[in-house]
Amino acid sequence: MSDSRSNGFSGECHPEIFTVPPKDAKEQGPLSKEQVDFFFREGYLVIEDFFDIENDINPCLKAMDCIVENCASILYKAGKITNKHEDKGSHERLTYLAKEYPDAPVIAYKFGGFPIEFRNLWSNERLLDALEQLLGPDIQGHPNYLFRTKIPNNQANDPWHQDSAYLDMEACKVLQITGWIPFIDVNETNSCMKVVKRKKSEIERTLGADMEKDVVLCEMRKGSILLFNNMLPHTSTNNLSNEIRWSMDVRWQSSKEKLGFCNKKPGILMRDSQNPLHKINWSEFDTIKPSNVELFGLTDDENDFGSIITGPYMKNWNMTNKNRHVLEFFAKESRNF
Ligand SMILES: O=C(O)CCC(=O)C(=O)O
Ligand SMILES: [Fe+2]
Repeated sequence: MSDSRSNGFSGECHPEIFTVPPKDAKEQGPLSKEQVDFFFREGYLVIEDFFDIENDINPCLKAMDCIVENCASILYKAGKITNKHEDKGSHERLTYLAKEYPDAPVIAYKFGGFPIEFRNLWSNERLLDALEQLLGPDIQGHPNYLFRTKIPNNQANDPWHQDSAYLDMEACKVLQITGWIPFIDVNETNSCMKVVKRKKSEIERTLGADMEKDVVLCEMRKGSILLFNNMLPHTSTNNLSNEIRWSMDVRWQSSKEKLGFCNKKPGILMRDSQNPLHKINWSEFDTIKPSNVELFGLTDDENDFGSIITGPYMKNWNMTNKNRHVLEFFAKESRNF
């Protein structure tokens, strides 16, 4: 490992958390032993055709349609657009809205909430059974959850990152698993995920990962899921297709461990070893500010069309680019002093 002490460098290393299944992990479940071994060896796992398209995925697509409809109404009412593009199909309507109002995807996200259809997928029983094989019997959903509407030819792309980079340092000592679920078939052209296999933490410079050999393109069919740990570097390809790349990413971890979320929002208990009949308390989840406010600094005020994203985790980043988000972050920081 390099001895450079960049921002966010903890100087600690806990490989066993990410490479060895917890002692209480269930042996039997939807995942084969090979899949469990693969996850702990490589840091990720693609499970093709895991979900039922009709019952699990299509309801989420309908929910997305409602979110886009709501976004169009809000923008129209505020005079930001002149055409709601009601005649356009689901896979293109948001792109048309964004032609007139480029931040339409952020607005869709900001005012979209996290509808029950997405929550049902996040807490899908078979999926939680699989997660018990990786995390043990006590599982909470992490408050960092989102749906994404990646419109064609949008250069805004998450660069290579680890999901722990959005959280406190304490999250580096906890296995958190991201589930990335596409709502359409994804490939290199329409923005599938890319991961660096094997538990690398700072890609080429620090750990000497070979970006020719170690990068895995995760092309997946609708109905599949990619699981990866919070230390695994990942990004996605640009969307060069004509359609929106819809996806959702959610996270889980042991309910006995810290979330690393600046104590801002609790997790949501999904499995409880003391109570096998545990029912998820979504009403409690609804009473707390949504994660877009806490994590991204976006307000959910109907009159606020701000789309600049900042968060406390940015303190840990070495900024290499100056854009409106970075500039706002520095402005906020200087106001705090
Ligand atoms: O969907 C993307 O393009 C990036 C997703 C991602 O970074 C994540 O799910 O953690
Ligand atoms: Fe990520």
